[in-house]
Amino acid sequence: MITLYGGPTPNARKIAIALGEMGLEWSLETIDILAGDQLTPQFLALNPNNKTPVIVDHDGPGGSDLVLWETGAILLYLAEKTGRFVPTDPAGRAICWQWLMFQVSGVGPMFGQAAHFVYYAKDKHPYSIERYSRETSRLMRVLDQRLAAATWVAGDDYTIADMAMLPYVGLQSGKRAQTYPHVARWAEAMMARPAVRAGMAVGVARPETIEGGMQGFNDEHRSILWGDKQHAGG
Ligand SMILES: N[C@@H](CCC(=O)N[C@@H](CS)C(=O)NCC(=O)O)C(=O)O
Repeated sequence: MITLYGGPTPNARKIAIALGEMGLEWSLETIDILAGDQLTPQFLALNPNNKTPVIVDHDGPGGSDLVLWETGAILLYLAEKTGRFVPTDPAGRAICWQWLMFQVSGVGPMFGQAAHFVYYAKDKHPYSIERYSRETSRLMRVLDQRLAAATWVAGDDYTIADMAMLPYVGLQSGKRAQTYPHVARWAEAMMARPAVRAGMAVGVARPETIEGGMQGFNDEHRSILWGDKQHAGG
């Protein structure tokens, strides 16, 4: 049994997709990051970095609880635990890790910054908006070129690299299918999988988020995510 701590965010969705695809038994413990649940002592005891998702595998190595955060580490752990969704040959494996790292170190942070400056920041700072929007487009082009040459992100096989990518690029590919046709083809194939649809539907998006239409997003939320409440420790 695995407990997933998170909510309706791209990072938690990656893990919900993987848990479903791997047929693991799991349950969701909702962490509402707009309400500051990630800043409580209880959550910080699980992840001192105050980010979701976190998993607790109650049947971890040696039969004891394993607490794990960072989606790249979680996906690799689950793939090793089940022996699924990572190629077994050394070259295929390395290429899978490469695309997984491209997602967690490039796509995730850059898309996150673009969303911050375009939607959430109070002051609309043109340089930052342009910087992260252009970087987002560049990363989409890299992925589109990759998917012009390969069926799945890591090659011939569907892997954890695909699961990591979809929650971030799915929305972009839907809106910009003509610009990124290969990403659109791949996203459609992903969404045809029941475990992907279930993982993408995890939690209920709050109205204050981009997905919910940004209704009522305010300075209290900004303080929790980027301001005084987030940085109360100094
Ligand atoms: N590198 C981390 C990123 C996790 C992350 O940014 N999580 C966001 C939600 S998508 C979060 O929990 N933010 C809360 C906060 O920063 O206070 C991972 O891959 O797990």
